[in-house]
Amino acid sequence: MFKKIKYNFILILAGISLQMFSASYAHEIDLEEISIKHPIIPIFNSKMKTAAGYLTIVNKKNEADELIMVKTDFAKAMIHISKIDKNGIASMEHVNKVIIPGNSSVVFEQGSLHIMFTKLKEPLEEYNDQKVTLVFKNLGDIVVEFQVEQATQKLNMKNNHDH
Ligand SMILES: [Cu+2]
Repeated sequence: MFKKIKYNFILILAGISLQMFSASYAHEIDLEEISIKHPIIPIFNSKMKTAAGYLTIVNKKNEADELIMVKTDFAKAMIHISKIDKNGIASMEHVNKVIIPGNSSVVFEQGSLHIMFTKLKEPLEEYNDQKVTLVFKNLGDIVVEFQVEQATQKLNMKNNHDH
């Protein structure tokens, strides 16, 4: 009996230290291989059913990497790109992967690449940051806390993001 308790205790300790050493949560992530800058989800009102996430990914290695998936608990997440056709009609497309060339950065911003969040489980609230896992082909999973921020009016006009 005593042995079993001790064993469980060790397991718990191992779990805690694993958590401490796995991806640390921060708005800005600066690792040897990669940096994640300004992860942000602008919100426009409390009734949004979808939202978009923006960030900059900096690949500090010589080899390219690929963002192959985005995962989160608070919504369904996927990579999108906005496009405007020759008639001026805006649309977005699902993107399977985003190549981040070596020693360069890729910007996810309004009117271009973004992380699309649909089927929000509950309304997003300002200051209530949301964890998103970025899955890279080479680097693996990186957990990023996206800062949820009230959008300015200007953003709102450019980017009312309901599908
Ligand atoms: Cu989209």
